[in-house]
Amino acid sequence: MKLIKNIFLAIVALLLTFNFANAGEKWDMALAYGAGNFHSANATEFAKNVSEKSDGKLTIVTHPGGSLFKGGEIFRAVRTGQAPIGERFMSALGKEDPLLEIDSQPFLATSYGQAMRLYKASKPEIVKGLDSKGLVFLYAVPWPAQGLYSKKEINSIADLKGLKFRAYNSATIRIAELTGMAPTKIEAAEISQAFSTGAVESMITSPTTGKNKKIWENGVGYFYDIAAWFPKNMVIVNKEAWNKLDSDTQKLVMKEAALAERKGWNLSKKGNVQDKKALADAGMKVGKVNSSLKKHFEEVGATMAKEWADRAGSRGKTVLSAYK
Ligand code: PCA
Repeated sequence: MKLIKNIFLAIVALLLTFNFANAGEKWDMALAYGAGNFHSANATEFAKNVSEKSDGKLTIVTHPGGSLFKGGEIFRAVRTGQAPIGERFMSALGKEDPLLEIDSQPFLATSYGQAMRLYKASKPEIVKGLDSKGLVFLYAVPWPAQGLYSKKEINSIADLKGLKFRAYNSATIRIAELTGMAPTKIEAAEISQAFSTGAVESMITSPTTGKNKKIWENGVGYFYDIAAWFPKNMVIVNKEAWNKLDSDTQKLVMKEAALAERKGWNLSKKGNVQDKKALADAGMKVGKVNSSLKKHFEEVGATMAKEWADRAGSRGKTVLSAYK
């Protein structure tokens, strides 16, 4: 009799645990960049903090390195609810909303201070745009300043002509077109392969991405610090998944997101200095473009600013006047 009673109690206890475990939500978080990247590390800390503080109501499990969805798939995956949460490079989404590529317009914001002001000026419109697509915006963090990598030395406009260029969004494709380079869009995960096979020989990206990829091992010896823009990654949530959370948990997520954003901006600033040093320590030539090239890039930037303003229309105008 006692045995039966004990078995009965054990089953009840098991059922209770099972129920409790099922009471919370579990979110798989799609991250495009490798676990060692500062964006991924920051997101992982955010996920851990939310999971620990939510009393079992929400567990977030991160999947870095495109292991759940690749960079190019993450926006659609979150939008359709295949992934409840994910991080995506904003300016690759210009076709979804031109406001998302404002942070990749050359020379619009060339310091962290300006990048923050541009972020604040553009955030309300961006959040609204995402909301209309069934997405909740959590936070955004910039990559360090974008610079020009090349296998060979670049001293003149003529040196750019015909260079096989790795692009990561429409803005970098346009820069390549306007400077005579030959662009191919390639996600960060495929950078090393693209350089080692000779598919590309130049790109514009952060010192961080060059360092993470050990780009010097693929014959890339030059980094020109043009610091023309600070593009951001953003973390977004599917609205249906969001609505399943109670309001305390939603508040917790927003609070942790604000913290992650602050930490992420600081990590980015550190990387902007340290990672450039890492490129130089690895033997790369790290410097600036000469004045005629700088002028050329600035002219390209001016052309692109006009083109973007046309695409972004009145919403773009509102944001730009809030920024300036
Ligand atoms: N690294 C990412 C985006 C911007 C950056 O610095 C990349 O190269 O794809």
